[in-house]
Amino acid sequence: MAEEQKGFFRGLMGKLVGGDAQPQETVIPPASEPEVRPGFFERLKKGLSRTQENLIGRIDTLLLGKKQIDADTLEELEEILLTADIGVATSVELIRALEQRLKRNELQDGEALKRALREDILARLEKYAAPLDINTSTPFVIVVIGVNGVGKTTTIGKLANRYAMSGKRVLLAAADTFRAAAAEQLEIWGERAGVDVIRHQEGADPSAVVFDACKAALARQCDLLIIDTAGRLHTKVNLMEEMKKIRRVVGREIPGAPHETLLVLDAATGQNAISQAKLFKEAAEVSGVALTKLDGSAKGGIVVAVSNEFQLPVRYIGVGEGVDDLRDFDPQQFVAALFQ
Ligand SMILES: Nc1nc2c(ncn2[C@@H]2O[C@H](COP(=O)(O)OP(=O)(O)OP(=O)(O)O)[C@@H](O)[C@H]2O)c(=O)[nH]1
Ligand SMILES: [Mg+2]
Repeated sequence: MAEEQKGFFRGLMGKLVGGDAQPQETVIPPASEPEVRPGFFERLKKGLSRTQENLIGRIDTLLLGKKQIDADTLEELEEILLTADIGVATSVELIRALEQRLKRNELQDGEALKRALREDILARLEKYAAPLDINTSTPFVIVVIGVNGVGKTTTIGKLANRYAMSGKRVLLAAADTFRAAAAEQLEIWGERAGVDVIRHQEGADPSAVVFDACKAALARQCDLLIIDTAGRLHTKVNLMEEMKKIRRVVGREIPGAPHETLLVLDAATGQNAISQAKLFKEAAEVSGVALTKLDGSAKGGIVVAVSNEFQLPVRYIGVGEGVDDLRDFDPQQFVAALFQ
């Protein structure tokens, strides 16, 4: 996407997440044209290019001209991992593993070190990775949560489109009743995907929206119900209580639901995303994560940190604003794109 367009959407986001009182204009990015766009792996690589530079680029510089790998090299590597948002706990863990390899004389040169690091990162990502299977229940209910502006509604729009295209009967619920333009934004995505949206007036009780949406999903024999929630309320405590209430209502109307509580995190926010994961995991029984805005972020290491520190599966990654810029998270592909 052109730089000026990005600026435009960022400005737009500012408007959408800004003051709540004024009526807000709702615009979403135009539909992308898959046939003229490069393949997903190419886009993933492009999207991860800043992280690649920040992490692998700096490792390459560190290793340049190094005759042998020693404890000092690993110490410097630890610095790099830390600043690439892999997180303290995971960085320490990775370095410990490399120290063991060093003791066993497995790190002969820089290439061996990079190979080992790649293996160790992949092993950690694979340990928790699990694509979301929505065929395990009907309707399958996803509650999407996360702070304002991280990309919840966009992610829902992309998911709705994807599952509707694959023949699923999808319903959306606009349970973000706090912000003026929230339901309209979801409706635009719904229209684009050919999917209905259950909504109430602004300021309505989110649980009432959820109640209606559950009833409708059952009556219409939907395969998938996705619930959009507010990213911001008057206080953080309110927000967490609201999430719990929504989950309770869903569970009462559809036994076993929600089947997924999907936490959306903005990869560009680095350590903030970690704090949010901690907060939401404690309060809302998060079962999976979608990491958005990996494109253009140098902080893609956050994927490793979130998965490893919170033992949470990263279900989806977002690498752009377009409708087809969301994919299942594939650790092999991710690591390949990063280390290439
Ligand atoms: N570059 C990029 N932008 C994204 C991605 N996902 C979402 N966005 C943009 O992020 C901005 C905010 O997205 P929303 O979906 O409105 O975020 P939200 O979490 O619903 O925000 P609230 O409703 O205010 O809580 C929009 O401009 C999106 O286009 C992504 O993967 N890459
Ligand atoms: Mg939203």
